[in-house]
Formats: sequence, structure tokens, C-alpha cells
Amino acid sequence: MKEYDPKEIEKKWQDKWDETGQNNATNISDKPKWYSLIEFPYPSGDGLHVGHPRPYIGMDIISRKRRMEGFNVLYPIGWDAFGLPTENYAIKTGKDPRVVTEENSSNFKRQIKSLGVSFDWSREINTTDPKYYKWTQWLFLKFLEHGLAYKAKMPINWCPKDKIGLANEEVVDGKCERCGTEVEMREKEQWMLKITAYAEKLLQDLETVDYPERVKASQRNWIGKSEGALIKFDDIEIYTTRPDTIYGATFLVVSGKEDKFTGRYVTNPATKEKIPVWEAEYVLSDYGTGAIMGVPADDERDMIFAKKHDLPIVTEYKKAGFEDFGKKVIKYKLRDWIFSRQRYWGEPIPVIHCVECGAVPVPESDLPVLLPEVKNYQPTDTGESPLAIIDSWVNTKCPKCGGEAKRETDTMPNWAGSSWYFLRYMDPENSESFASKDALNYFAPVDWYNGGMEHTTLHLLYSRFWNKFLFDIGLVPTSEPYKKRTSHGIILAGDGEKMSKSRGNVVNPDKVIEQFGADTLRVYEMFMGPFEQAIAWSEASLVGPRRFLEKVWRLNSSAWSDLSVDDNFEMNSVIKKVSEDIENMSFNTAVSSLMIYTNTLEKRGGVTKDEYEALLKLLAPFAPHMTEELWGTLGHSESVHATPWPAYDESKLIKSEITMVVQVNGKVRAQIVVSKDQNQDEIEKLALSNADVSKWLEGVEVKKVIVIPGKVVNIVVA
Ligand code: ANZ
Ligand code: ZN
Repeated sequence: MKEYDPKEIEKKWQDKWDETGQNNATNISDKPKWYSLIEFPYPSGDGLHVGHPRPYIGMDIISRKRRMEGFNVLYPIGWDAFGLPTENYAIKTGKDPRVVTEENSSNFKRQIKSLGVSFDWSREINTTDPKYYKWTQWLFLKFLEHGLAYKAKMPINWCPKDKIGLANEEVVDGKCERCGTEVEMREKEQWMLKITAYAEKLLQDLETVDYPERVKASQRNWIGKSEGALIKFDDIEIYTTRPDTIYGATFLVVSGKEDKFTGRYVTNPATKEKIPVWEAEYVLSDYGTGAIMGVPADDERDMIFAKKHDLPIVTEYKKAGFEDFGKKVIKYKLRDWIFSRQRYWGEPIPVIHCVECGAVPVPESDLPVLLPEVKNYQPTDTGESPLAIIDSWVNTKCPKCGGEAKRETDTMPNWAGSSWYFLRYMDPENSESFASKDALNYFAPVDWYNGGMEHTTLHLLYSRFWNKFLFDIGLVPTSEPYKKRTSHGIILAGDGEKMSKSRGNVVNPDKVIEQFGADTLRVYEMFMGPFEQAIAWSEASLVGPRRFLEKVWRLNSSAWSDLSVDDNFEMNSVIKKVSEDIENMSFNTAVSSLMIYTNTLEKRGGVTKDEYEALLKLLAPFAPHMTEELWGTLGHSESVHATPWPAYDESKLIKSEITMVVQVNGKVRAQIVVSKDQNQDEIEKLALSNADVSKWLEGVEVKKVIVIPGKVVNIVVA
């Protein structure tokens, strides 16, 4: 047997798998379907860093195991390629963003392929491909048709550096999420999607999906439902979640820029007393009615305000019933989604403005509305899209009356394409519809979706909204797009910081593969720590996984031991452990049990073929290339990835003999081997008669013997 050399085998098997198409899902199959999904990457100019593949490898392990379990597995990939970095690069270099996207995505593709991830490349999609965005535009028109897309003059968050309007979700601590510049407010006509119409469904249906509690909590929080009452204090209406405290309301506050007394008084409808009306910043203008009743006795912020301005505080007051005053209402913090961007590199919004007919949807037969070629991608300071200055594109005929009309020049936000991409994968070539009914009925919903925590209130909420709307109008078969969601932790650089080009701490997987091979990189990324936790990269730690793979390689001998490994506790328990760990994404503990098992086999100096084959199968999802190579050397002609996942025998999981520790007054004095059917009395006798134990019992009185089955015998002496 030759030495382990990943260079000789990895590329070879990747090409072979491409050739056989064994990683591709079929749309018609007798097998049950399984749909694994990762968040498709934005193909940046910097290429892949070692953090990108962590979720790909994790879901690859799930997907490969499912194939071995007999599923027809859909595990697709594509490119979420509209967006600012490409556009900004195009502005700087004058290069066409289409060319930039093509270059970047082919580099990403090369890199991902070299990792041996079992993606179905036959379904590769790209959100910037007109064949794709035709359907993004078509779906937008469905929202328009059903009154869920509308135009409104909105105060928007404006980033003066990126020259782009931002959704609330894209503003972090008053700063642009992308570049960190302080955000300004501007008034602009914007296209809006009415996600608020789905607030209740998005909230309720969280009960029906398998998401981590922290993901659910953050969606609930973002939707921000509260039940309260609208109560009129003369002509000022307030919103409160505590109408029962109305007798304690001693002042009223309306939203304002600074604390100030307006000079006005209104009547408290419960006490009939005149109370002062104040303005203050702590009352938000866009929540509730923008006015509150001040109940200092029960609300902390009101108390601080009352003390500061010497307002009356009553601590003893009558409690009102929830229903006594006013209308009961439900409020949500969720706001409608600003769906316009005044930029070039996005899907044109397929609407034509006619003086006579107003906003007219582009007819389906004229889709896609192609992005025109332009010379200048620079956004304008007036806030208009660069498309607005291309007269030949802007000026068109009204589809309704044929009169002079102008195209909408806003484009969609970069969240558009990712709001429905999981549907397109089911039927990516379809030119008649976004996906056929058959494909949708067979593959939907996604069975398991892994992605980052940072997308919980953006992409995850948006795509649930799109899917729910499409379900309601009968276009998709399930209301929820994803059955199960998990999140991975990010890989930090060796210095514990986030990997970034500007910090110069980025690790390129190409280099790691060159030095150690893709299988070692994969095993290392799964072994380095708990999958859902952030963890720092360590170059030095790659050696361990590499040695482990070499050990597995060396165990491959033609002289198989026929040694009867009795009831083979080890093999059955490693199968059980790895099978369960994979389902729980405890990839690190799965790898470590495989390492321990390999050491056991090596030390024993005799391995049966059954044991070795089970080891290769269990390792196959983690190290697909080397296990495939070794499987072939055992004389198999089929792929290891097409063999059945190993089963374990429950009855063999109980060891016939167990080693127990014997303690005398808490100190370990001996180890005894007992058989699994020995009873407590027999074990006690065995312990007391052991030579290493009995010498500690001379001349003392044994007070108590405690047997903890399978573990310890504790002898207490006086
Ligand atoms: C009286 C009161 C008494 C209140 C009390 C709370 C406790 P959530 O649960 O977040 O919906 N509120 C209403 N509108 C507001 C606004 N525009 N800006 C700031 N605060 C506002 O909170 C609802 C509560 O927040 C409301 O109930 C109101 O104060 C305040 F012991 O009314 B409460
Ligand atoms: Zn018209």
C-alpha cells in the first residue's frame, strides 16, 4: 500500500463524482426526498476564506449520510450575486459588474469544488442571471397584484457614503451595517412590501417549525407583538399595555425632541383630573400612537421623568379592569419592508409609470426587464438611481394605453433574490414558471437549513414571508419554507478577530488544501470545536486530523484478522455514537470517537474486515475522498457513498465485562473486573477480598459498602 497522498486522490474522485452525477438529485424518484440547504454565498472578489466552508461541510455530512440512508438528496448551491461590493468595484474600475460576477463566482466554484462538497452542480443558479431574475420580477408583480407592494413617501435611513437607502434591519446603532457610516434620515418615494400583513402568521407559525430557541426568540422579538389599549385623554390618544394602571396616570407625554411642558392639560378619563401634557424623547414617534400616559408608580421610565420634572406621583390608586377604558388593540414592532434601492446592480422593478394610467406592471411577456448596459455605475447625489439618466431605457410606451411613459428606475434590495432561491433549486431550468408544481410538490419544504445567526431577522424572516404569501395564493405547497433551521458559529482568525482583508488575517483554503489535503481540512473544521460556537483558526492543529487520516490509511491491510472480537462492543457503540452525533451536529465529538476507535483498532493489532468497513463508512461523510479510495482497494466497485449507512446491534452495546474502581474512604485502591450479570452482593464480596483492598482493611472496622453499578465500590472504614 502506497503512502497517503491527498493530491493523488482528491481531484481524481471529484472528477469521477462529476462524471457519475452521483451527487445530483433527480426530480422523479422512488426514494424519499431529502432537501438540505446552506445559505448561498455572495461571490466576493476576495475568494473563499476558511470560514465559508464550515456550514457547507456540516450540511455535506448530513447530506452524505442521508444518501447512504437511501434518500434522493437535493443539496444545491448558487450565487447571491447582486449587491454593493460588486457595484462599488465596478464604479472604481469601470468594469462591467456582470464580468466581475462571472470571474468571482467561477473562482468560488473552483474553490468549493476542491473541498469535495457533494453539491448538485447541475442546479447552480445565479440571482443576476436574467433567466433567474425574470422570476424575481414576476414574483414581485404577484405582490403588486395582491396589494402587498405599494409606493409610499418614507423617511428612510440614508447612508451618505454608500449613497443608498437602508432598511431598519440594515442599520446597527444608527450606523450603516455595511460601512459603519452614521445614517441620515431622508424623505423618498419608495416601493414597500407589506410584511406587516404577515406579522401574526410569521409569529404563530414559529410554533410549527424546528428552529433553535434563540432564533425563534429573536424573530418573536423583531415582530414585537404586544396587546394593549388605545385610550383617549380628550383629543390625545395614547397606547398602553397596562390600561389597569390608568388611575395612576398623573401626566401625559407625546413624542418630542426634548423634554418640555406644552402648557396644555387634558382630562384623565378615569380620575377626571386635569393632568399636564409634556413632550419627551423617550416616547417614540413611530410606535403605538406616539403618546403615552405617565404612570410613575408602575413604570420606571415614567418615574425617572416625573422625578426630574417634579410631576405628581401617586403610589396608592385603584386598579382598573383591562376592558374598562378603551379599545383593545394589538401592535407589532415589525415595519413594512422598504423594497427600493437607488442603485444599479439589482433587479429592475418591473413597473412603468404613465401619466394617464399611473403605475402599470410590465406584462409577463416582456419579462425580464433587463438591466441596461451603462458607462457609469456611479450613484447620483440626488438619490436617483444611475438608471434614471439613461433616457433610451427610461422612456418607453405605456403597456396599457400606449402613451409616453417612463420606467421605474429603482432596483430591488439585495435581499430579493434570496427570498425565494430555495424554490428555484427544485426546478432551475424551467422557463415556463419559477418552478413546476410537480417539482414543488415533491421537494418542498426544505428539510434542514443551516445558516448564520446574522440572517435571523433579515433573510430568514423575509423568505418565510415570501413563501407564506406564495402559499396563500396557491403557488407553493407548504406555508413554511424550512422545516428545521440550525446555525453555525463563525471561524475567527488565529488572532481571535473576525477574518477580514483589511486586518490581513484571512486564511485561504487553497493553501491548506495544498499542504494537507481537503479531507484533512474538512475533518479539522468539524473537529475544532462545537459547530454552533465561534472558534479561532489554528494552523498548528491541522496536524492532528492529518495524522488520524494517515492512521486510518495504514490500517488498510490485506491480511484481515479473523479474530473473534467476541460481541464487538466497540464497533457497535462507535456506529451508534457517530450516527447520533451527526444528527445533533456534534461533529467534533463524532470525529473524536472515530479517532478513539481507530486507536483501539491499531493497538489491538488485528482488525476484521467488518470493523474496517464500518470505520470507512462512518468516516466517509467527513473525509469523502480517502474513504472512497480505500473502499476501492477493498475490492468494491461501487462508491462508498452509495453503500448503506452502517447499522448497530443494540444488544451488543452492553459490555459483558465492566471494570470498576474500588475506593477505601474515597481513595482509589484497586480496579476489579466484574461481569454484567453479577449482583451487588457478589460485587461487594469481590471488592472486599481483593488483595490491594484487603490490606487497607486490616485492623479497621468496615462501616459501609456502597456500590454504584458499573462504576465504583466505595468502602467506608472507621
Ligand atoms: C402605561 C404603563 C404602565 C405602561 C406600566 C407600561 C407599564 P411594549 O410592551 O413594548 O409594547 N409606550 C407606548 N407607546 C410608546 C411609545 N411610542 N414610545 C415609548 N413608549 C411607549 O410597551 C408598551 C408600553 O410602552 C406602553 O404601556 C407604554 O407605557 C409605553 F406600569 O402605558 B405603558
Ligand atoms: Zn397609460
